[in-house]
Amino acid sequence: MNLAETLLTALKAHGVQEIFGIPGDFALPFFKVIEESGILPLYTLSHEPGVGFAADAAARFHGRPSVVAVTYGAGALNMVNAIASAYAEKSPVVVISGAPGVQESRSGLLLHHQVKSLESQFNIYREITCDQVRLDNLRRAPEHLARVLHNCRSQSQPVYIELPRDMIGQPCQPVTPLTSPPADPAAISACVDEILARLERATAPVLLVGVEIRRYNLEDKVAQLARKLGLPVLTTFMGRGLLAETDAPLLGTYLGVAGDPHLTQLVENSDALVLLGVIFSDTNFGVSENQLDLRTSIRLREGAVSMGYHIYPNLSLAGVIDELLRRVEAWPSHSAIARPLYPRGLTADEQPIAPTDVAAAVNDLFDRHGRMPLASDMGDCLFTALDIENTELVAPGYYATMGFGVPAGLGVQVATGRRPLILVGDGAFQMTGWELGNCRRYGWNPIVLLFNNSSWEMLRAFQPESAFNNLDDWRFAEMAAGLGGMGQRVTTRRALREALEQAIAQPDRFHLIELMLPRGAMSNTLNRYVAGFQARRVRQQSAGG
Ligand code: S1T
Ligand code: MG
Repeated sequence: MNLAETLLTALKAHGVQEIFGIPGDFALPFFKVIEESGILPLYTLSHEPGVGFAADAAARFHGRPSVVAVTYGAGALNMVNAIASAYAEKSPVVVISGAPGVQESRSGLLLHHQVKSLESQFNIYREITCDQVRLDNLRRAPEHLARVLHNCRSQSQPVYIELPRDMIGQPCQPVTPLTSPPADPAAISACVDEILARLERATAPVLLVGVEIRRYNLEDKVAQLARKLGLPVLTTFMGRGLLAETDAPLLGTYLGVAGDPHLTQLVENSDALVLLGVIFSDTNFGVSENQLDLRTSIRLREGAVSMGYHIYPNLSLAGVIDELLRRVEAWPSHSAIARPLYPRGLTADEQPIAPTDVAAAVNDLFDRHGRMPLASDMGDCLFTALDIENTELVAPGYYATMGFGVPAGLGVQVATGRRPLILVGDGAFQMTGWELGNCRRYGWNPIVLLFNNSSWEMLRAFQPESAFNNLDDWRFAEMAAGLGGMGQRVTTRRALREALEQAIAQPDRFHLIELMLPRGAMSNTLNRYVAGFQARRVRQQSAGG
């Protein structure tokens, strides 16, 4: 095999099922092998942020790496934000960038697409990936690829592979995948002893789950563990949508002052809060009503478990969960509050649409036709999603970049083969919504709910006096036909319900439903989120004098 074939074969051996990409002259030889070898399917989009977000979403749904292939410089550097988002949100994306050949790099000329030096791109990607390699040494390429692809999976973060274009056709030995060293069973046993002892002493234990239980394919085991331990379960903001396909005793999402007060009290008053796979971000804990007492919490993340002042290093999340499942039979269920109800039964009348109406309309749609996988952009659409019945969701809940929603929805459809529901604001749609133009050639048919308030409304919520948050009304629905889909601009709750039903009835294309929302209309959750952040800022300022 040549180097390109070795790389593609190794990607497939590590669970990769597809490649998203945009070629360029430094990547053409590699794209030629991708297309002609048929080892992995290739999907091209229109702008590198789009392929980056699509691969990120596919990786999250797979729970395994997905791949994005781009050209050097203009391509790879155009995608930095999308890969930074994948890094922050622990999504295993393999970035493959074509690069100048080894020989031409010695020409002494400044090569097109080059920045400060031929090292610049590698150095930039060093900051947003967990491992990197330039494949300019054929003898060592197999071991380097084995290391980088193993790290991508074990750390669930992006990695960077730079591919000099004159190396593609060179002969290369196959890659032998690495395996993780077994954890010390005695360490796992000691750790589980202490976890169980703490839970047995607790009067109000609670399980709060985060994205790592999806990244390491542990949702079913975690649901089983929650039932065995009799623990009420919540997700973090970033973890919204987790456990949706399981029968876990899930109460909802912890949102501090922005969420259901009963759920907030349950978490913040717990004397044994089990944090499982949780990222300690401000979006997860920034609006806590009361400071969580981490001394009584039990924190399990990939690589380490900590509780009180004890740390158990080098333990895999799976290993600890397996041992807990082995050791625990059916514990008595801890009394938990009733699950909050989600809005349903939209009144299909001539009233204008409010964000909560959108959630009710979607919940009604799911009740009638079954749940759809969700992809949401950043903006009030994401906060509205919290009023939609817990269903599988990808969203930039921590890194909070706009532009994620539409390409991520396309990545979800590639990864799952299911029709996705995409939630996106008008500002974010202006950035990457045009990727919908690629649906027709691949037969993708998402339903897109575009929240058009002609505004950067989230920013207005924090700084209402600024006129620069006002956007023009781009009349997006009218552009859908030219992109190969069907567009509807809806202003009433009746029209919303009818547009959703029509979209379900016409699965042969994407449907862009443009929801006209008045400027200033915000979801209940965003209203409470903004109030919580502002109250915290006032407290910090007064504490700071
Ligand atoms: N640029 C990018 C790529 N991501 C961002 N998150 C921002 C800028 C800052 C930002 C927000 S929310 C927001 C911006 C510009 C406005 C979003 O407007 P729209 O999509 O119309 O949604 P909505 O009207 O519901 O707010 C976050 C806070 O950083
Ligand atoms: Mg907007």
